[in-house]
Order: sequence, then C-alpha cells, then structure tokens
Amino acid sequence: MPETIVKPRTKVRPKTKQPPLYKVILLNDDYTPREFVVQVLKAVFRMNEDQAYRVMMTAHQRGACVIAVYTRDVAETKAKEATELGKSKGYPLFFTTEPEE
Ligand code: TYC
Repeated sequence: MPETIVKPRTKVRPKTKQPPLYKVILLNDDYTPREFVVQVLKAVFRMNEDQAYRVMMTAHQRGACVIAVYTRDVAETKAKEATELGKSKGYPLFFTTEPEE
C-alpha cells in the first residue's frame, strides 16, 4: 500500500472582523444656547468652530444630526460625557447612540 501523503494547510484565513460601529446623534432642544452646543462639540468631538457650528445648526433645523461614528464603547462614552456637560449647566442637551446599519 502506498503511503498517504498529507499536505499541510498553508493558507490561513484571517479572522479579522471589523467591530460594529455606532453613530453618535445630537438631538435638538429649545433651551440649550447655540454657543454652548458648539463648545461641547468642539471639546468632546474635536471639531473646529466651522464643523461644530454646521452640526449644531443641522440639529437645530432638522431635530437631530449624526455627529460621528465610533466603536460602541467610544460612542457611548462620548455621548454620555457630552450630555453630562450640558446637565452640569442645567441644560437638557442630549446625545444618543445607535448602531450603524
Ligand atoms: N435649539 C437651541 C436654541 O435655539 C439650540 C440647539 C441646537 C440646541 C442644537 C440643541 O442639538 C441642539 N437655543
């Protein structure tokens, strides 16, 4: 009987799945001053004045605006941090997260 030759597997499939991403969404309200919203966007989401102003105005006019997309942990931490900044000044400013489709 001839020997069976077993060929070792040489191709390895990489198991590098991308982590699911989450959107951070800014919600409009009637009380938080525009300038304060801009300040929070700059501080927490590292936007410049121009970007922050546009995002604030989009939320102001449409009710909500997607700010950025991060991994779940980062998205939730930033949303909480930004919401807390508003709360500390007595504003109802609110940031939420949602999985990206
Ligand atoms: N609507 C607020 C005002 O007129 C400003 C504002 C904008 C608040 C965007 C929240 O996400 C927001 N003072």
